[in-house]
Amino acid sequence: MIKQDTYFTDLEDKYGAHNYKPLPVVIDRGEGVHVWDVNGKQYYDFLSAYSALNQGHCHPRIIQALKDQADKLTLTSRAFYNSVLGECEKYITGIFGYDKVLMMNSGVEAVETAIKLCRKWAYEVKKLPEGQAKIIVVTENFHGRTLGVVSFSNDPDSYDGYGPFLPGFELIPYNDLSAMEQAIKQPNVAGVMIEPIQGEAGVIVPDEGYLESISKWCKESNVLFIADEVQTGIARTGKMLATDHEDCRPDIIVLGKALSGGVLPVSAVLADDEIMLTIKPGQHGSTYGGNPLSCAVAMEALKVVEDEGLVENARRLGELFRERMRAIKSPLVTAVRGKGLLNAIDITPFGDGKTAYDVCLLLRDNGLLAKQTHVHTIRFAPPLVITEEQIHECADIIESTIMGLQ
Ligand code: IF1
Repeated sequence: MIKQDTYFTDLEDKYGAHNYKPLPVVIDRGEGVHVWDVNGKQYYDFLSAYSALNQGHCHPRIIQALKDQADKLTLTSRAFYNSVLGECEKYITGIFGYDKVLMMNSGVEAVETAIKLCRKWAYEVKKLPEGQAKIIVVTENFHGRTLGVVSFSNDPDSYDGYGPFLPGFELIPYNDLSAMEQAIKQPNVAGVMIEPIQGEAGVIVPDEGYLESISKWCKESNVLFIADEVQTGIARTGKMLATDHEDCRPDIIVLGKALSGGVLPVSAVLADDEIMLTIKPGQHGSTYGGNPLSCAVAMEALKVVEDEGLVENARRLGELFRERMRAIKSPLVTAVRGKGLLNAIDITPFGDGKTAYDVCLLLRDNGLLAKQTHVHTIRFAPPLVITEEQIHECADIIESTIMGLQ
């Protein structure tokens, strides 16, 4: 790190909260699959801001949509109608096949909205006793950082010191069919909420049939299946939604991150009328939710996914990438997992107690930015606009970095 870098890191250290420990690199510019640091060094971005940049950094069409709308109208609040929201709602519901959408801002806001919808539906439609609605969630979940959501986390880093917590959630093991079947059959169950692939837990892909079974059991017990697709959605796993990999149609879909192509915070909750219309005027909302600027950006971000064939690109290049990772002849790589371009490898400790973080530092030196999760796992999630040639170049960087470890 030269002096210039420490200037920027010192500023963040002195004037910013210490709620992150970033990898030591100071990014100054992004374009497509690349970012450049303040010294002009180029990197491949293999995190994509946790899958928010599926369309690549500063996609020209999305930036142009931002500029055009920004010059015209950015915000009205929902106290009035505006000339963009309805078009966006029609477009999004048409793509994903649901009656209605509720536009919010951050992913966790959309998760909280889904929880409120599930509870409201449970009391008004399923007629559960008031205040008794239970939502089944799974261990190692990550759905965001609000108090309501961390109330059902089992990661102490997420919840420790933030009590008291929101009741009404039951934690069961992820990818455990019998636990899920039994949990859904209990009295007063309103919904099940899961990530179709657990991102933060380390790209944990459930067994084939897990999603389909949840969907079937939820229908049999009149329980809502809520899929948090904030990270796995928008083409990331080689389908438009990760739940599309199986024969299942969740009752509520939560979207965020790449819904705006990494340009500004946009999130959304999709559901059919029986669920969505349980929230009446004045019972939920947000200042920026559904603002014209974010709607214009979201529509263009989704059009880019369609026009540039990002679903198929993620599917095809994801298979290629996992083949390359599995071909690395190193005992340090103990697992390779993922779907589409959401992948991860496990690295066993090496040298004098070095871990995945140390590999990420070396990858940075070799021109590729990635992030470790839970000590031993490195998540690899490049923008979906990456080419086959670039996938091989990045796999070469990863392979040579790992083969050089001692
Ligand atoms: C951080 C993790 C990823 C998410 C899923 C909802 C949200 C997220 C499946 C909330 C957000 C982000 C949050 C960010 C880092 C990143 C993350 F490491 F925290 F867990 F991706 F895995 N559902 N994930 O992944 O969306 O409110 O952030 O827009 O908090 O450090 P948000």
